[in-house]
Amino acid sequence: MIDRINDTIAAPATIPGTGAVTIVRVSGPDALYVADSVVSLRSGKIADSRGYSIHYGEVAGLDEVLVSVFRAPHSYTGEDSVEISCHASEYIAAELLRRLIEAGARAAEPGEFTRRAFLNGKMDLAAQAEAVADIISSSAEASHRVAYAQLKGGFSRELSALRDQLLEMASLLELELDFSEEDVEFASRERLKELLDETISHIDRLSGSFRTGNAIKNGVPVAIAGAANTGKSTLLNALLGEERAIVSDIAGTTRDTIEETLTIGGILFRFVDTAGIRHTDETVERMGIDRTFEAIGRAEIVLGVLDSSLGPDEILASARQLSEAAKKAGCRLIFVLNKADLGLNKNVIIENSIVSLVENEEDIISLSAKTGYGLDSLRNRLQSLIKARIGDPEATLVTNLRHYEALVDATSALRRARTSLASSLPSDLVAEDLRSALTSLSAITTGGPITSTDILHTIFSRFCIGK
Ligand SMILES: Nc1nc2c(ncn2[C@@H]2O[C@H](COP(=O)(O)OP(=O)(O)OP(=O)(O)O)[C@@H](O)[C@H]2O)c(=O)[nH]1
Ligand SMILES: [Mg+2]
Repeated sequence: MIDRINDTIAAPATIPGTGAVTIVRVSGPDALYVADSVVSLRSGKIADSRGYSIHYGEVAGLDEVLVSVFRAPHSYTGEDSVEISCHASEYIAAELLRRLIEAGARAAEPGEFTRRAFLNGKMDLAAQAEAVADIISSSAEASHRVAYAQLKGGFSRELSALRDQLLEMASLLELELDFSEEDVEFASRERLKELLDETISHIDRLSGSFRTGNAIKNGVPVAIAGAANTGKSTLLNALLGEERAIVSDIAGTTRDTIEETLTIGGILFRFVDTAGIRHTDETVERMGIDRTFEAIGRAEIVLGVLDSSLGPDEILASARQLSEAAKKAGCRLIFVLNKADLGLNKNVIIENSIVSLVENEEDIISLSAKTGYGLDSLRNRLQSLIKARIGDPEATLVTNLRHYEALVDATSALRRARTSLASSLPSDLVAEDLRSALTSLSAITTGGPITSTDILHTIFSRFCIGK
C-alpha cells in the first residue's frame, strides 16, 4: 500500500446523475487553495474561512454551488477538506472534477478518503473503516444494524478489552522472565489459566457468530428443495409475489437453480429454488439435481417441500431424504406441507410421522403455495429463527472473513498457551503464544503487528521498577 498523504485528492462522494445534488470532495494539505482556484465565493476566500462553515459560491460558467469547509483535524479524513455541493448533473460533476485536477488535485482512488481517515487515526480498521463499506452496501435493517454497531466501535472496544487482558498476562510472564534467576513467580498459574479460558471462550463466541453475521450481511441463504412436482417453484413465486420461476404439472420442470433475494421483517433472505430430487437417467436433469445438493450445502435453512396430497409412505421417504441432506450440510430444516388446499385434515397424520425429523414442531408448516394459505406462518418462522440466532441485539456479530480468520488464529495460539500452562512448560513458550494471539487480534484493528513497546508500556505503567 503506497500512502501519498502529502497530496490533495478529489472525487465525487455521491453518484452524479441521481438525486438533486452531487457532492464533490477535496481533501489534503492544499484542499482549500485548490477549491479557491475553482470556486469564487461571493465574498472572501475559502482558505480564509473557518472550519465547519458553509459558503455560497460560483464555478465560472458551470454552476452555483455550496462549499462546506472542514479544517484538520476536524474532518472525515482528518485533513483540510472541502465538500462542494453542485447540481447532480454528470456533466457538471465531471467538469468540476476536471477543474479541481487542473488546479492541482489528484483523482482519488477507491476508498482513499477512508484510508486517509484510518492513517490519520480518525478510525480503526475493523471497527470503523471496514464498517463504512458495509453500511453503504447494507440493504436491509438487520445488515445495517450490524454495520452501524461496528461503525460506532462496539467490536473495536471488545477487541481492545481482549487485548488488554492478553497484554496483562503477557506482561506478567515477561516480568517473570526478566527475574528468572531470582526464581520469582509474579503470575499465579491458576489465575492465568482462568484468564486464558475466559479469553478463549469470548473469542470463540465472536468467531462463532461469523456464519450468522456473514449470512445477515449477504442475505440468509434458504434452499427450497424437495421431490419433483411438490410445488417448490410455485412457493418461490408466492414468496416473491411474481411469476419468477416456470411452474408446470410436469415433473422435472426446474432444471437449474434460481436465486432471488427478499427482505422479510428487516432481514435479507436469499431464496434458491432447486431442481426436484428424483431418480433420472437424463444428464441435464442429473446435473440440476447435483446443484440442488450444492445449494443445500451452502444454505443456512432448507425449506423441505412435501406434497401433502401424496401417499404417506412417499412423503415420509422424501422427508427422510431431506432431513439427511440438511443434517449433512449442518443447516436448519423447515418442512413445508404444500398443497394444503387439496385436503388439510390429512396433514395431522403426516405431521406426526415427520415430527421426529425436525428440531422443533414449529418447523412443520402447512401451506398452499397456490392459495397463499400458510405463507405468513412461513415468513414468521424464518424471521424468528434468524432473530433467535442474532440473539442479543447488542452482541457483536463478526461479518468479515479477514476478522474471522484472525480470531481463529488467535484462539489456536491461546489454546497452545493453555496446553503449555497445563503441562507446566517454561513461561517463555507461553509468552510467545500469547504474543502471537495478540498479533492476530491487533491485525483486525490496525492491520499490522503489535510492537513490543506496547508490552513494555503496560509493564511500566503498572509497576514502578527502578531498574
Ligand atoms: N393444488 C395445489 N397445486 C399446487 C400447489 N403448489 C403447486 N401446485 C401445482 O403443482 C404442480 C407443480 O408445481 P411446481 O411449482 O412446478 O413444482 P416444483 O416442485 O417446482 O416441480 P419441479 O421443478 O418439477 O421439481 C403445478 O401444477 C402447480 O400448479 C398448491 O399449493 N396446491
Ligand atoms: Mg420447479
